[in-house]
Amino acid sequence: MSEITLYHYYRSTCSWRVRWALHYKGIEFTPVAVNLLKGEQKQDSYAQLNPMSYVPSLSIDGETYSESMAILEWLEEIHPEPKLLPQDPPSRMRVRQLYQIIASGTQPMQNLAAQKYFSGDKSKQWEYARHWISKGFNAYEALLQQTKGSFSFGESLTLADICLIPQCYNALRFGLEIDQFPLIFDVYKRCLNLEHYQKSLPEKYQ
Ligand SMILES: N[C@@H](CCC(=O)N[C@@H](CS)C(=O)NCC(=O)O)C(=O)O
Repeated sequence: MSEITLYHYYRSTCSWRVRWALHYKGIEFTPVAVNLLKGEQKQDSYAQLNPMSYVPSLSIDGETYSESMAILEWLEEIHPEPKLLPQDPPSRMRVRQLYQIIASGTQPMQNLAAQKYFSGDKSKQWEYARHWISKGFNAYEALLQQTKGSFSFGESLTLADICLIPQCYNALRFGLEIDQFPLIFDVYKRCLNLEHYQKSLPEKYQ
């Protein structure tokens, strides 16, 4: 069994994706906190692990990797059960389309560094975050009309949900009501009671 260390911040949605997938797949890991509010992600010792100075990073037997979606795809390859991607290529592509709306099209626009670069005023930062999350959620909600079952894609949890639900947490934190996206809200409510989701919650790692 590999030694796995997750460098993360409790409230980081990208870190949360990886925490949730690790719990879902029953993989043991050692969490190491990187405090974003204290700027620990920018310290040299951490920047050597993650050249973007972001969390998460994952060390596997001493080799460190970053980019949460690369980590999640690796996890799916190495630990395919329980699955987080469907089996047939068109379905896998649809799940990847959904997760990229969050991982590439939404989260980077409302990241701490982007908010701070946009404005020093917290209320403006949050307005900016709400704008980009609304844009991403409108697109995700439209796709859910074709793909949703109990979860974002059909009846099983996938990487799409693993990205969506932490983003819902940020939406609420920045004052965006998510019940205006009824299909997203339905998936969100369903995930709240899942045991592996509960184990990955920010407050469990604070
Ligand atoms: N594409 C990266 C994004 C990572 C990222 O933006 N992490 C945020 C937390 S969710 C971060 O470390 N922010 C620190 C900062 O903005 O200085 C990934 O998916 O891992």
